[in-house]
Amino acid sequence: MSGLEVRREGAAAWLTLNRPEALNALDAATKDALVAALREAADDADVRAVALTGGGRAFCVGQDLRELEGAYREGRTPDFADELERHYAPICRLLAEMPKPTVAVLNGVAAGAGVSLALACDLRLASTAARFRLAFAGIALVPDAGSTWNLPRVVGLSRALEIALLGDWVEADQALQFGLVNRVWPAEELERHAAETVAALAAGPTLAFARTKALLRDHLGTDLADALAGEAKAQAAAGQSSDHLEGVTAFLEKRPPRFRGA
Ligand code: T3D
Repeated sequence: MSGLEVRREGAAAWLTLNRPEALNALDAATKDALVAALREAADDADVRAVALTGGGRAFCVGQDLRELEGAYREGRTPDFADELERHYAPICRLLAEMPKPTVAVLNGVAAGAGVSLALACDLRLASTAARFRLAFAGIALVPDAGSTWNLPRVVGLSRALEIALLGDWVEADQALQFGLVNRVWPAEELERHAAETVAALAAGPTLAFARTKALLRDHLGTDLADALAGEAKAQAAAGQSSDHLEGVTAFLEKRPPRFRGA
C-alpha cells in the first residue's frame, strides 16, 4: 500500500504524503504513487495547480532508511543511480516542469529528499513548525533529487554550502530569511492560508503561469538576448489566449477577471 493520498479541491490537486509513523519517509510504493499522481496531475487540463504536503507532524524525511537497511540485510546493494532515475528524477522534473504552479505546503519537518521535493516545487509555504535539514551527509551521501541544482538557485551558493556541509537545522523563521520558503504562518493557520493561496493559483491564468515558470527557470541559464527572444515567443502565444482577452476586458469593466486557464 502506498503512503500517498490524492484529492481534488476545485481545480487544485492535493497530494498528501501519509506515512506519519515514519514521518512520511519515501518507500518504493509511495514513490511509485507520487510519480503516477504527478504525471496524472500534469496531464489533466482540469487540474490548474498542485499542492504537495505531509500528514501528521512531518512534511517528509526523505528516503525510507528502514527499507534501505532491509535491502542491505538481505545482501542487496541498491543501485542509487538506477533508483534516482526511476523515482526521484521524474518526481523532481514533474514538479518543476509541469505546466501549472506547484506548491510545497510544509507542515513540519523536512529532511533529505524531503527538502529536495520542496525545492523542486515553484513555491514553498511553511508553518512555524517546519524545519529543514539536508541530512544526506549524516548517512555519507551527496544531496540528490535535484537539490544540488535547486538549492543554490533558491538560496545562493554560500547558504547552500552552509546548509549542505554544516548540517544545522534551518528553522522556519531562518528559512524565510534565507528565501528557502516564501511564506510562514503560525502552525494552526497554515491549512487555511495554504488552501487560499493554492486556490488562487488554480483560478489564475494557467497558460501564462506555465510559460512564466518555464521562462524564469530556463532563463537562469541563458543570456539576455536569448531571454528577450524567449519572452517574445511566449508573449506572442499568451497574447492569443482567451484569458488574456478576459483580463483586459475585466480591467476595463472594473471587475475581477474570471480566468479559465485557456
Ligand atoms: O535511494 C536513494 O537514491 C538514496 C537517496 C537518499 C535520499 C535521502 O533522503 S537521504 C536522507 C534520509 N533522511 C534522513 O537521514 C532523516 C532521518 N530522520 C531523522 O534524522 C529524524 O527522524 C528526524 C530528525 C527527521 C526527526 O527526529 P524525531 O526525534 O522527531 O523523530 P524520530 O523518533 O527520529 O522518528 C520517528 C519515526 O520515524 C521513527 O520510527 P520508530 O522508531 O518510532 O519506529 C523513525 O525511525 C522514523 N523515521 C524517521 N526518518 C526516517 C524514518 N523511517 C525511515 N526512514 C527515514 N528517513
